[in-house]
Amino acid sequence: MDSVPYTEQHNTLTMNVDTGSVENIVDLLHECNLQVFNGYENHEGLSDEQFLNKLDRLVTLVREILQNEKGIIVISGCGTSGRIGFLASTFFNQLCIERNLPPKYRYIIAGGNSALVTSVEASEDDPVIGATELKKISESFEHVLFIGITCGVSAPFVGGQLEYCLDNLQKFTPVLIGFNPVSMARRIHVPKWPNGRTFYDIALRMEKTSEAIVLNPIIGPEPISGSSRMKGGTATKIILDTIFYLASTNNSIKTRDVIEEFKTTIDRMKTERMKLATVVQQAGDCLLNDSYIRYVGSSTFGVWGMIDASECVPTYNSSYNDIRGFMANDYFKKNLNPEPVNSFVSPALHESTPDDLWKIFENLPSSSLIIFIDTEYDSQKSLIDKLQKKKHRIVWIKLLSAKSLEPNSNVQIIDFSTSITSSDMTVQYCLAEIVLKLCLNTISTGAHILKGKVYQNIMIDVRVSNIKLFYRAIDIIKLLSGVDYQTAEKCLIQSIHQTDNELNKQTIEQHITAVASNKDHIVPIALLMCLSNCSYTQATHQIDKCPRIRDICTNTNRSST
Ligand code: F1P
Repeated sequence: MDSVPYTEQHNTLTMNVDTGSVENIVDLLHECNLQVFNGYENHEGLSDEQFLNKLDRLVTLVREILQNEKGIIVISGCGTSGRIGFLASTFFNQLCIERNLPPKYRYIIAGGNSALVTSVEASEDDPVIGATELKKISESFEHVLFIGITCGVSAPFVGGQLEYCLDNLQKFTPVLIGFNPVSMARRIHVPKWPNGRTFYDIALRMEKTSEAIVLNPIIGPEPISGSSRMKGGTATKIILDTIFYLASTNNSIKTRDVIEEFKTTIDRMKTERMKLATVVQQAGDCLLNDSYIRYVGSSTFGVWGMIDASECVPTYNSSYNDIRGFMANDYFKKNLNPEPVNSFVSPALHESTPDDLWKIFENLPSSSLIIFIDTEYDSQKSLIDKLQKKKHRIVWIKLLSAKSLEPNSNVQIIDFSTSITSSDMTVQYCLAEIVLKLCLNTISTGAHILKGKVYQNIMIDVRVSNIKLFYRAIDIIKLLSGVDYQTAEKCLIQSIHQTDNELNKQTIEQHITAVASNKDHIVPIALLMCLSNCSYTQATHQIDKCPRIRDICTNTNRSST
């Protein structure tokens, strides 16, 4: 089957998201968030009866493992999927500990702990390392419920792990979470997978194995095509939270009711739409004027900030400095997987006290935007005062517990606290997290739209840092310039290697490795080469005249749209 996977298709709602007002951006992203529940076209989303039945089956399996001395639950994924797995595993382990139960959840993320806060995309192409890590983490256990997440039903790292489970069903129960039908699973061969196997082969095997579960509701295309951190990440979080919460409670609450709580809470976010739009505008101004955006938060709220920031690098080729998240407590220290002594530990994984933050923020470019996430106001007050003296903009996202601010503080407050209500504290916390995720996704996505990193609803400056993104880049170039596959690929490769010469002998892996040392606008340059029928060198000269990358598409006559 040749059709484009849902996760890579273009969402009809957001086709003009790049040309509307900032309020329009906020509203469209909000509507897309609700598609996760309401479905897309003829698909039913998370509220589908059959899907809810599958969730119930999984709740039973998780419950069994929680009661089994020799059992664990391993959650694994790449990029956003791995990060959301980390958050779910650490949060629900905490719940186990509070109830004097052994912590049963484990996480694996492609690229290791540093990938929790920085983009390490290439690791997702390795099925062998994926399987090796799963083997290692599950060695001393007899029963393993393995949950592999790959929104696009595509990541070989997860594929290798599922395959290992399928080969060892006496020990493993494999679960695949993704958002495409099995027929749309990725069929591209990666060199490290022996005998030409692809993710599709594994997904098919999963579907045919009665012990395995495939959880793949069709939530429809992303608001920004392919940006699976958005709806894919949201659906992943809701699925994991719902299953783990229900497995840990004796209440007779139904799966449908928990999903409904998420839906109504997300829907209520629209009460803050105008304030959110103001912050999106400020964030966009920051990116356009070379100022920076910073998130500060504690515990999982801090992690969400870091996750949102790190995803902008592969999605929009933003610089590491454009948006960064900081952790105000030692959450990582307490929750990270042990790694070999000499392995790289990202400095972002360290706690930042208000004094540390001041040292880092002291020299921020003027009019930067600092967003505090529901953290203790008293402890950050003097930092905020100093930042305000420097004329930076301060935003406070209020979710659950933050104390009210002093009335004269000049801090912009986005207050979701009245929308986040549940009779259960665990659910309430999960609701706060989803609201935060969507709020931050809206800010960073909106800011990049305003910066001109999106044309229609296409990420035109995607960073070609793994095989999936390499092929996505070719599709974008083909679509927007109307050239054939070979021309798009040729121009992309020349742009990656910064050359006017044709390179025929190198492999995709070599191209991706070269991307690591080329931070230029690889896709926009290749696109310009195709649109203007010019060389790499000529395109690089032309690109300097385009302050907003999307102007390439609108200024060039040959644009197919
Ligand atoms: C995994 C992922 C995304 C990231 C980028 C590259 O995707 O790392 O999280 O934003 O698109 O791929 P998936 O395996 O969950 O589809």
